[in-house]
Amino acid sequence: MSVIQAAGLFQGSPRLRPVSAFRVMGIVNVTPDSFSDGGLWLDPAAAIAHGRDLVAEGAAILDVGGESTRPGAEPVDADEEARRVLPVLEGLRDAGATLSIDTTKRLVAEAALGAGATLVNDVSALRFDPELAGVCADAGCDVCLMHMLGEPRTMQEDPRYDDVVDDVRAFLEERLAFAVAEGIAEERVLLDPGIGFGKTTDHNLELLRRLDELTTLGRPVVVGTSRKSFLGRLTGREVASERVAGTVATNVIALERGATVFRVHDVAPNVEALTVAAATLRPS
Ligand code: HH2
Repeated sequence: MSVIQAAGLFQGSPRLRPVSAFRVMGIVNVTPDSFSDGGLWLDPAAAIAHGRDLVAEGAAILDVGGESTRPGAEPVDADEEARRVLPVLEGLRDAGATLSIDTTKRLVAEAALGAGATLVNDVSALRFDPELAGVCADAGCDVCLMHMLGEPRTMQEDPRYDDVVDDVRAFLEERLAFAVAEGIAEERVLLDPGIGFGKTTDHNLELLRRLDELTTLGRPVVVGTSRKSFLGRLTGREVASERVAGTVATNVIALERGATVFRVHDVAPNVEALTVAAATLRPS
């Protein structure tokens, strides 16, 4: 079953929220500078072992990325990004999970699709490299379109919205229409509000609180709160790897509001919490 099929199983009546199916997407950052685990998995063998551990913990998807998107991160050229992620994808082909490539670049996505990826996770929603859309259309792969205000370098400089949920919803609707116009099948698209990407703490919390307004776009909703700094601002946890409880809290709320894919660093506690939450919420 593809990610989309699983995530879409319980769509339909807005009264029956899709709480019965969820997928956890484990993060494999092959970067020196990711905000919470930069440098830990730069060695391909370490990244592959980490990915396999995440699958053993219950990850249904592995999201492999070779460029950090944190504010102020150094941009990476396509050759270097591909050099980082390709051996890791090859090494995880038989790991038993859907492989996702976290990139905004056509060249990286093309190579990753050849190395076993079947999902392209683009934090720019096909804005930074419009040719990426054609690559995804030709490959027939799944595509995750994420909202970001502007670009990573400047996105956290005083972000403003008329109404953050309405604005993010309109953006995702427009990017979904763009993807479909470029030949990507609508059934292949997942949507993500981009928690932390050009948002204050209040923006993030409002998006989570009103997440059900995004599920009305008819596509599976992905949520990525894992270890993000707004959790630290709320709890006083300055060390990102200590924000697991905050991450779990947001994911349980997001499940109840209709999200079906959860992008996390700490797979085991999130799978456990979501399993109990889904069993509790599931309509009998
Ligand atoms: N967040 C990050 C990266 N990619 N993709 C989606 N779809 N949604 C997200 O919320 C999201 C994402 C940032 O987290 P991380 O990969 O841990 O950090 P970095 O970008 O510094 O590598």
